[in-house]
Amino acid sequence: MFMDYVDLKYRPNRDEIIAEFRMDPNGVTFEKACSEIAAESSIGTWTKVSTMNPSIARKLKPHVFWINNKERTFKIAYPIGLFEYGNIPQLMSSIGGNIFGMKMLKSLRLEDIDFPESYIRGFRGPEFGIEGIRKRLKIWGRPLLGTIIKPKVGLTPRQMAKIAYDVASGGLDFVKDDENLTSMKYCRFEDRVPLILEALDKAEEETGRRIGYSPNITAPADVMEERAYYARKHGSKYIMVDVVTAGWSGLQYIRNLNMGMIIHAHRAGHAAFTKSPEHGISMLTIAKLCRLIGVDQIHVGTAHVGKMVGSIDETCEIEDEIEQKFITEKSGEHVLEQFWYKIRPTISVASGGLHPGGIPKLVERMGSNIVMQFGGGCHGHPGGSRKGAMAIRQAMEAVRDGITLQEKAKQHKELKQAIDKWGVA
Ligand code: CAP
Ligand code: MG
Repeated sequence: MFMDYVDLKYRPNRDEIIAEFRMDPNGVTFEKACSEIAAESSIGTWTKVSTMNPSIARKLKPHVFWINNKERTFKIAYPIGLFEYGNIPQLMSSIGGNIFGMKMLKSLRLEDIDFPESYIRGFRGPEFGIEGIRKRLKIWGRPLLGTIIKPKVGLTPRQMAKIAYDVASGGLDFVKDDENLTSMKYCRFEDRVPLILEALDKAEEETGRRIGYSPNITAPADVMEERAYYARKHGSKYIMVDVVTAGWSGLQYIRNLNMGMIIHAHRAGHAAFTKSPEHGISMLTIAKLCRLIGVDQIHVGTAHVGKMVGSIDETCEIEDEIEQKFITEKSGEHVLEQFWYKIRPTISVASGGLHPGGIPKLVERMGSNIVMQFGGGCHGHPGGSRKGAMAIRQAMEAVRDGITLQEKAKQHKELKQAIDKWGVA
């Protein structure tokens, strides 16, 4: 006789973690599969064990308290005692672990996690958050505009520094490395970082603007630490981490160094978990975990404007949730509340296939409190990287002034060339 974890009358208490899943069972009823998932992700196993005692069950048994048969979704309330504070790997070994491999499931997707305030307190959250980033760059009321230097890899540090200077003097707010550039023999981290920072200092002096650089420190954790200190020593205010490939532990390690540097989270590899609507882990979940740990900015998609996956609804929901202080969600009669007061908001980064012609649509869908990044859409400009940066700023000005890009392009050659090449989204 298996322990039944389904209790639709159960009302979660304020101290439980609520996980929402989508699921397709394989040869068992939906309810039975829900119950087995609750068991495997907490205190149970496939059979009754003599070592289980009533006190464990009383304290730690989770409850499947909500099922939507039509959508094939359900929610589990997990007692907080199942989890170690401040340990995301442990959380994911529980509710994002064995359950994905169970034979009785055709598919399973972790859609969302709601955290009680007591759990949230175990984390630092972003060191800067949206306000802190804007203060550092001294930019308010418009999206922050950045570039990823292209080609992704292959350039020398000197070549990269020249491009960084060009885009900075062309009007962009920050420059970053690409996700697969770390420290290769033609472009050592130690050589690249000082040269790019120097080039940006020069651009700052000339333009009077602040310009950031996010070097990609992704590597084994000990090497990431060395690189973060090295970048800080040379004056960098940012670091970039590929959060999925570096892993939860790597990211927590870096954040907990509390270095006084803005952490840019690239999500390379996320789609191995997020792309299937039936199986895996949603981007919303990944983004919320990243906020909890404390990234200041994270790639969330482009609301269907650019080249990567991510619908308008999905992108905007993630943006909303990682910015908010307080989230209320209704499950039937039950109201779930998440308090993020102690955790600063994370800014959403839209990137991937963007060019000046996409800016109005992006602002229409995601608003102005975002970071926009342009790789190909800057360096692919017919006049080169500097003109590409100018075209991006011109498109942004058109949005600010409420005129069309075509109108603006009549007076601005760089924007005209960009929309002649890529069009307007
Ligand atoms: C953008 C980018 C980013 C993607 C990743 C790239 O370059 O640097 O890695 O944005 O996608 O290499 O593709 P382009 P996401 O502007 O040239 O496309 O932001 O969805 O994680
Ligand atoms: Mg990239």
